[in-house]
Amino acid sequence: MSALLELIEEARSAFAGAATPAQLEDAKARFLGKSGRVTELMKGLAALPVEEKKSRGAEINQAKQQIESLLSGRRTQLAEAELEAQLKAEALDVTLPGRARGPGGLHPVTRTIERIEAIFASMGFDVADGPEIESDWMNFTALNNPANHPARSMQDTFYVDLKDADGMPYCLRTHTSPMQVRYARAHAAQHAGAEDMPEIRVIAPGRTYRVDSDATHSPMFHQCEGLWIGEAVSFRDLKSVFTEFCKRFFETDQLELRFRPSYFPFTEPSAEIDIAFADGPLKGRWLEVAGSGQVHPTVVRNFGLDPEKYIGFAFGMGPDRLTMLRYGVNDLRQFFEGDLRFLAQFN
Ligand code: 2NL
Repeated sequence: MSALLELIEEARSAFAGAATPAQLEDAKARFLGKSGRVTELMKGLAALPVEEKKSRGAEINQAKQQIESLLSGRRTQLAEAELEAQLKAEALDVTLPGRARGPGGLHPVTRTIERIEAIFASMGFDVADGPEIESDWMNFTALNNPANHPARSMQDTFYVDLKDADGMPYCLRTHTSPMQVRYARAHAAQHAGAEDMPEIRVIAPGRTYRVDSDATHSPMFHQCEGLWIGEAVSFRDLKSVFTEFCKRFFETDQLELRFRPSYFPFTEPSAEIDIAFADGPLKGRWLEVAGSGQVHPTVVRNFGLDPEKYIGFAFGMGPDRLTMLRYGVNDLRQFFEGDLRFLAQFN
């Protein structure tokens, strides 16, 4: 084999042996570089006689072209291999399950409040919503709470560093009654001086706050109060409305209601409402579900209405407790811990 053919074969195997573009460039330098093998041969031409120069030069040139084409062939191969490897390394497995969030759902207590709203709305009650930070007057005084009542103490109520025009500190509302006071006062003002005022029929659901924390008490809890005021709204109406509510809320007619005499400063007479199921896991046990009563004349006056003309009832219940009863939950704190394993069961 001629020396040039051998050189071409050497270049072929050197290029084939280069595993990376950098190694290939090294190999290129050894053959085609400034002091590479081919270049050295070219330099050798100078020493040849003129007649040999031409033919020898043409042979070397041919060999050089072949080596260059081997080089570019190997370059293409390496570039393709590199692209292949990169694509493989960066490949996405589009069949892997994603990490998207699951569908959301309503909190069980929210579901209860929505049920309560729907049932009372069907009986003509409006739904009122308002501030959670209340004045002393709205939260206590308007509701006939005596000035020294323990509910007003620092031990029982959260206060904020803000005082009203009377110098009394604002508090986190301890019940949703102040919202009903707001609603009733706005209603009375709107119809002031009119011959007859439409009845007030409203419920006020929402967050309430008391200094209390154990398995059955949370410092933040929910309440839903109801109010029905007119010219002849009686305790009998309270009984029928609340009985209807309980049957629809618990989805059974198989329950009994008991109005047990009690005391609240804002109602007179007052009663606790107990229910007993005729069936199911709680069968036969009296369960306290609400407080209620005929609205105290002083409270009616604080609504801006004449207690000689307007009378009615109010009640207050705890959606947290109703949710526990309906779903059989035994620790109130689970509602407020945000554990999805618990919450996901309700959706
Ligand atoms: C309770 C107490 C009750 C009321 C709430 C009320 C509201 C107004 C006027 C008069 Cl605006 N009363 N609310 C009345 C009686 C009982 O419930 O904490 N129950 C769980």
